[in-house]
Amino acid sequence: MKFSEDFVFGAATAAYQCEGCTQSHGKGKVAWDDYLEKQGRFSPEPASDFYHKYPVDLKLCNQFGINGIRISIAWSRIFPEGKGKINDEGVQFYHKLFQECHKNGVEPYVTLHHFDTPDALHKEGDFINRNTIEAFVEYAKFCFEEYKDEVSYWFTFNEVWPIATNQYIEGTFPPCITFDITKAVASMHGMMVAHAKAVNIYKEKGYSGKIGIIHSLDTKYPLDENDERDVLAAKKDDVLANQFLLDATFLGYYSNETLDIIQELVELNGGTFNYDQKDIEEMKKAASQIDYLGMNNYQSNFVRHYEGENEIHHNGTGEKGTKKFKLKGVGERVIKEGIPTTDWDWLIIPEGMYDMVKRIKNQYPNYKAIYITENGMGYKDTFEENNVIDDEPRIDYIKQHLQWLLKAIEEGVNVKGYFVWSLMDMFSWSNGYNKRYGLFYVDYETQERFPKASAYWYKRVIKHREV
Ligand code: BGP
Repeated sequence: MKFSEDFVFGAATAAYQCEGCTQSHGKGKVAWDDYLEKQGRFSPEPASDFYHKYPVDLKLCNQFGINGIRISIAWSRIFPEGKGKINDEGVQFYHKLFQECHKNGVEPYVTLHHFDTPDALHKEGDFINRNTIEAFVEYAKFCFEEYKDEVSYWFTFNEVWPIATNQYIEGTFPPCITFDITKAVASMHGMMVAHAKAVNIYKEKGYSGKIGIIHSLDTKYPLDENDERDVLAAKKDDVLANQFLLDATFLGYYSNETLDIIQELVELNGGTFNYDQKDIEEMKKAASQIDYLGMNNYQSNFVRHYEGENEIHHNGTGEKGTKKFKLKGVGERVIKEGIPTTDWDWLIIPEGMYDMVKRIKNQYPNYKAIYITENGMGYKDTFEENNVIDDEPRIDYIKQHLQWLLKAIEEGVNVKGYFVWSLMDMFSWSNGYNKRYGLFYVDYETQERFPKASAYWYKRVIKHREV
């Protein structure tokens, strides 16, 4: 079987990771600005200079047959303070960018929030604070109206769980709080309410485009499926990272199973999880109106029963074998023998993508469509003679995932597109510039782009619609 002619073969970007110009052209601050400066390991300037280089990147898309691009709008480029005053230069920048997409035959799939809440709102508690929800809705409304002639595919948020866990459990995103499950759950709920309100407004206003949300979904397998304790640990990890958000997205409420586990984890953390019935009404309404789910998937986890204290080490340098993840009350994520990993200890399990999309179809039969909005491999690419960048492991990684995806499509899952993370190299939030993902290599000194072997390979896949 082949991918259908209307299947979208795209590639993804995110504003803060590639644009550069993070504190110029009227853009307001985000928490990352100070955090990265203080950390001193790497800078978001000029990143891949997408703010100026986007015509080059879009031309490359066109030349390589890539007909969809994920772009995010930097909220603080439009509203420097998160709300109120508008920065017209930022507004015009995205007009030019979307027009350039269409000129090149590349459909923009636009995300409103990709890890970059304006600093003024972040400081006040980010999505744990209800004011941020209201500010997000105003920002969303503005974008829907302003870009209605240029954007037909919207996503409210990129990766709700990674935001929550990295901000409040793993501590790798500002404000770098660790092991606070209560805050993580509250922030996820806040984002889901903001998402729901934005979806409902988009539908109320009768715009002709479509709208959804992106979740990062890793399949959780028990390390020993015959050990009930491991099965329970995998279940808890799944509920916290996946099911809580899938329930909110497709049911519009949290099922009893989800709530039992979430309440248990929050209580163990010394907290409580409360929400307003009005939130549920919004969420239910949005669940019945959402057009698609964006699913980011890079890895799966094997989870083992764990009774000890919290211990997490993030491998942000690419030193293989240094990652640790033991979460009290949940379990321990382990590297299973025989399963390949990347240098950053991400387990490569292409079948996990298949298992997750099948699970969505079975557990949430009201889902309408799925786009794989990110998948790809972080790799220390090397630039060889004659501009050759041979990234065979990445090709193999993407190929296997596409094969499993095609099998899911054959079995009736409605997957409408696939976006490689990433279009060109850009920095990785908690890892920096040595973790490259691009189809196109970026020489950060000259900002020149070079197609990697994977770009030529992807071009052939797109042309023949098969892997
Ligand atoms: C997702 C994000 C992207 C991107 C990617 C790779 O979580 O949406 O922004 O960074 O993962 O992850 P990382 O950069 O941590 O390797």
